[in-house]
Amino acid sequence: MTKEIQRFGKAESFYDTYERKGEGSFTTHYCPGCGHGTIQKMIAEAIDALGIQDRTVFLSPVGCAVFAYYYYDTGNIQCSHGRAPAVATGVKRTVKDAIVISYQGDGDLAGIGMTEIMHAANRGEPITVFFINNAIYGMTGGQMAPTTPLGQKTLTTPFGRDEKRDGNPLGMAEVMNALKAPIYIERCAVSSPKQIIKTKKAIRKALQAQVDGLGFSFVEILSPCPTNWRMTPVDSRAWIDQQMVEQFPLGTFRNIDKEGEHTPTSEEIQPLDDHALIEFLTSDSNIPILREDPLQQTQRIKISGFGGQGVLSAGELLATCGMMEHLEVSWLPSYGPEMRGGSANVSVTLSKDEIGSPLIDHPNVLIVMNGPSLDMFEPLVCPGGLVVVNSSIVDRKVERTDVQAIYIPATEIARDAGLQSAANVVLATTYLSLSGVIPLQTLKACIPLVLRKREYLEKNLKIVEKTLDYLENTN
Ligand SMILES: Cc1ncc(C[n+]2csc(CCOP(=O)(O)OP(=O)(O)O)c2C)c(N)n1
Ligand code: SF4
Repeated sequence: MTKEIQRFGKAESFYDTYERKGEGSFTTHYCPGCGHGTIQKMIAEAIDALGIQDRTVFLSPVGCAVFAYYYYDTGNIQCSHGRAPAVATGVKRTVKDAIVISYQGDGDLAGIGMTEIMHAANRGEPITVFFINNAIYGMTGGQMAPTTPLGQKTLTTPFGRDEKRDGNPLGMAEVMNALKAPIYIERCAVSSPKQIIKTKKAIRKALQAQVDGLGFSFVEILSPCPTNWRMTPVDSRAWIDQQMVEQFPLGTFRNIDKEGEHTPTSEEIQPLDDHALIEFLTSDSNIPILREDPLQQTQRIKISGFGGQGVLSAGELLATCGMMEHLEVSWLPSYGPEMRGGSANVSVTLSKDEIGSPLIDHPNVLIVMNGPSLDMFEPLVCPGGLVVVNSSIVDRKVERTDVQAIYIPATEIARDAGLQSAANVVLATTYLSLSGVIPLQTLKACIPLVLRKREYLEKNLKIVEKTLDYLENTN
């Protein structure tokens, strides 16, 4: 739902007063005639009009716009020079409903932050980037920027930018247009009322694209810096139309309104019946299995042992099972410099909800394959958590009384089934069997996907059965 905005007066997405060092609380810090103020006002009005103030996270750059967080009554993050697209990626992937705005100058985006913008655009992160091209490093006193036109005098090019020495001005809209993923790319200017109206539409369109979940959008705005151009505000606007536009032609470079592909919703995916499951097990197909209500509580699992014990692949097995069950999953390995003998652990999260961070400080499931792992992680398990211990190797009991401990001679069971190195499969089976978060059919289906050695497939499947027999007979 969109909201009508008042023609005069401050946008609701702006604070009523700008409390910066207690002075000038009704004015911004921008120089008279600076384009930043005009552009930021239009962004605030677009936020109001789209009714997204509560969802918006505004990323301020380093540069003259650094203080934008004093103006926007939205979520705000001030990013290191050039890094806003990386921050935007993190915010957007964590809070999918957020409307993330990366607002960057030319030094910030096309200079130091070139890597971040390229990769975020290439990945098609569904964020909105406003690129304020004033052809100069404004905040630091007017050095040449990547976008400075040839011949332009700056602090660092006192005789004008020279093609041979300084290279050519970088057309960022053109660079973005060379990538496949972006869905909206426009270059506009705030040089005249006519251009300002076009810019206003482009800003609105780029934000609408994010609201509609279409993909990465990029609006380059040619903007005056009268102070460092050493011009009056009026002359600087004329200079954009007469000089800059020649170098940076205005227009729409790309405008993809609709998503090209149809992604099936979870309602459209049919669960597999037993017959289909058998087919799945014996074919190369990777049709996902959808179950109702697969687990009640997010599983924060830490698996730890020596390098070479299969710690990471046990984690991969659980994560793959989670994916098959259409859960949100994360898998984060951590290991010492040695491949074998050193310690290794992996954090796996299985959840019905989106996962904010793959780090797990306090697991509610701990699977330990050796003694040092129990010493290290036992104190960190959440009260009420589950600790699965490889009792073939760990020679002590769990000391905590507020957790559930299960002891299973994993190495022995694996060895008796002819594959001693598969203690990790015993432990994964034990955990899944006791917790019930993933059906054991899914575990069996995932074994060939993760533990890819064909000659061990039968042994691994036998180990699952042996583990289940053991659990049934000892409990
Ligand atoms: C990592 C890092 N490098 C350099 C700087 C110094 N610095 C501050 S602002 C700026 C240039 C900003 O220019 P631009 O991005 O074009 O924005 P404008 O000020 O023109 O709006 C630089 C180089 C910094 N703060 N941090
Ligand atoms: S130095 Fe230039 S970019 Fe910075 S506030 Fe002043 S006019 Fe704007």
